[in-house]
Amino acid sequence: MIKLDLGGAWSMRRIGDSDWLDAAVPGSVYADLLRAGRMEDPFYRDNEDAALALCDEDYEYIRTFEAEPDMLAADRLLLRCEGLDTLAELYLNGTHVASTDNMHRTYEWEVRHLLQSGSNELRIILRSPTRYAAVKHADNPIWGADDAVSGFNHLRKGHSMFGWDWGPQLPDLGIWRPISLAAYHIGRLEDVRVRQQHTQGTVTVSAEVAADVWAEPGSPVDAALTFTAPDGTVLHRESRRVEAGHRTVDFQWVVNDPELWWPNGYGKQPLYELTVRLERNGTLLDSKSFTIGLRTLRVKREKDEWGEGFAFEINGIPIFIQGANYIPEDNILSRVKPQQTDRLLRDCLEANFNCVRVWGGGIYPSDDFYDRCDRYGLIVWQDFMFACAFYEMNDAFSENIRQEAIDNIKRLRHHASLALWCGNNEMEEAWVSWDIPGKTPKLRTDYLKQFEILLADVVKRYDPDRDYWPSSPSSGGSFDQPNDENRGDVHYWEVWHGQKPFTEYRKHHFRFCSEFGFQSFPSPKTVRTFTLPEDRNIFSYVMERHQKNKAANGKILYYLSDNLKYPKDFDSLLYSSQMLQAEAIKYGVEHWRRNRGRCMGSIYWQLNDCWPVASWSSMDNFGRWKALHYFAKRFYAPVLLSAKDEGPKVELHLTNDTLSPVTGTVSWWLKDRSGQVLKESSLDVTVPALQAQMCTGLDFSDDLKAKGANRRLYLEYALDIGGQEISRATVLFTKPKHFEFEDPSIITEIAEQQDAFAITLRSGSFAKYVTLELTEADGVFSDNSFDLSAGVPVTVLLAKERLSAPLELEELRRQLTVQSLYQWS
Ligand code: BMA
Repeated sequence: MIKLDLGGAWSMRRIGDSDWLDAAVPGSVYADLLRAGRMEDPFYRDNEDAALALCDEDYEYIRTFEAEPDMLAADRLLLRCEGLDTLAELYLNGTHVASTDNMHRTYEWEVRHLLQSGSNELRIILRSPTRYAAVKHADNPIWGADDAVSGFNHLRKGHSMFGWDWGPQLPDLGIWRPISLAAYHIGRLEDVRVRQQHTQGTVTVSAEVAADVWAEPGSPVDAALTFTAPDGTVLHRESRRVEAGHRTVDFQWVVNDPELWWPNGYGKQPLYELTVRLERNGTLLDSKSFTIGLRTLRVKREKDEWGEGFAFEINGIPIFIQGANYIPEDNILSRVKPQQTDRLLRDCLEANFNCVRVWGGGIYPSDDFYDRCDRYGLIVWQDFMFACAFYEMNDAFSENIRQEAIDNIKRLRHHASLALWCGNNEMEEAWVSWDIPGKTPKLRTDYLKQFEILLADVVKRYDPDRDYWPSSPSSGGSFDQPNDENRGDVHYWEVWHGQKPFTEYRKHHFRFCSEFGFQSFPSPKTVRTFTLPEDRNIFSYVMERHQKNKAANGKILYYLSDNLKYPKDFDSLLYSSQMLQAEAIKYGVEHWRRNRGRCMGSIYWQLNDCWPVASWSSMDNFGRWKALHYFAKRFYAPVLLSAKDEGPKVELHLTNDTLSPVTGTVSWWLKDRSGQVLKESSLDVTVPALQAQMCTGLDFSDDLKAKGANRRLYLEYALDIGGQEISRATVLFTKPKHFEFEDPSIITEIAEQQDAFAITLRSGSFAKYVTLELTEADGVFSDNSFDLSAGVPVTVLLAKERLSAPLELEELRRQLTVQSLYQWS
């Protein structure tokens, strides 16, 4: 196979304009217009409006390329488009090749007859997605999420590109993924399906190789397979004849003493390599390679005393899933570079995630995303790209989404990290309990056809070893109480959307919570990137343009009034919102982890942002960690000591999500603000592998009797394993707003080490949410937004490689700020 990459320099223009602009492919209209200085930054202030208007236009992309003689001599020549966003018309040398309407598909067309020697011209017209949506919507106004441009659900384009309750309405268009010409002689590998069967001590691996051979008789073609161990040793090599025609050749071999693939926290991620070469007389015709992780991974659903469990079982071991929901990383999709995604996924690892859910309102990520998840041990819950909308199942739509599912299943099914295909986001729940217009019997039947028949069948046929789950949340389908707390997965939004207090989480024992969340503002540094000084008030026009959930600012202020003092200024309000968010999610997660076994998963909403905005994310669009991400690092720690408090009564629990028993010392101190210890104790505890257990129950009723004592005393608790402090945290006996904090006068000392700066903090009085920040550079600290007791110094590391730019010690001193709750009011 000879491949000609057609990416690179193209020209583009708005249809109707006379001048051509330089374009980059893969890319997009916004990316090209920005580079040419023809549009303003769409994320700045309210530039979104002008940028949205640009999507009402049609655009044209053009490039020429030389056809080399070996291309012209090929028997088959395919134009391969891995992502056309979305309404594209393709012309090669003036002849119409095809028109497309699905950005999620990979298209291939035979163009041998259109190629000419010498110069060739490829022209792609991209039609306006917003005009299309408007026309379709006027004709057939089926319901879709209110924050998006109406009619978005008529088009197979990432829904949230049209706006969401955290996303701008910027439905950019473009040739967003690679485009190439592939020339074949004699034959072609069409597909390879790898399966694995595990028994004690061995894995039987099979590969079903589909090839198309159009060779003349007498020219034998072989499929040659090589399977290599993680250390590079060849474990299996086999060659088999492929007869002419569309053929499937089956290979099967046994791997003894397999090195199993594990999610983060449970073991290593060894990856085997499989290569299939299609050859004739030793000459390579085509090849495909895959990295394979050997593991079993299923969702175990068994009836039990509470209902029906929902637990991911890997290599026979049920694990507690911990992670967050992933949304597209930028509204201008092609701007996202592999390094950015890598950073994001490594930030997940650093916060002790073992899972990400790819939410159904965005896009199917690139191969690179899953390669990294394989390497890092991040299990992927994969939604099909349908969310919060009705879809009408006519023949064309059914065929379109069937092909979309097949394309993506074939592309991704070999990944060890891929755990589950899920039909959609929240549509079963919407049918059962949302008050939305236009619920007709026809659309209800269409829902079942789409998600419980069509997509279920495609998964069964193309990826039979992987689970299919009809919707998130669901109890298994058929509109049977999809959000049932005792079966399947749950989206729980009573805290936040329902404005219930954080304590409400503890009333529920979900089997698996795949969405729950709480909003916050991004950091002041991020807000400054899209505002002018006069915008810096959360109710200003510009700030409200960067808050897409209409009721959210009110909610943040409501929870603020319940928990914290009124902030003294704008920046303090931003920080305070992040502490509320972090505290809320911690409340839920620690409760579910204390109930490990009954509950087996926590995937909070949401991991990341696609532009600078107030949202539920734990990292903003610059990758800056909000307090929640630091909290996640602590509440997702493999061994967690957590407190269940109720007034003066506190239980301490240890959750052990490792594969070995844990023995440690749990200590606690009842302290006053100045650090004086009124009471203390410690106990040795052993918790078996994969279990949670209560260590001790404490009652401080007598100690808190004196008037105001609950506003001055607090409990500190810590876990020590093998002489090393694993965690330290506090419980207040009143809301933080009523605690009588004193000026902590934190003293900071910085020592430079070879690879890091060690920042030691000492407080004169109990300080809550101690937050380190750099004024200009960005940095990720080993810990942040934690509580600091008087007389208990804490050393935080700032690894040099986690700095956005190298800093000298003196410069770091100048840029480092240390604040806490006391300073924010
Ligand atoms: C869930 C998600 C998203 C939404 C989020 C916050 O419903 O599935 O659709 O952005 O809540 O409201």
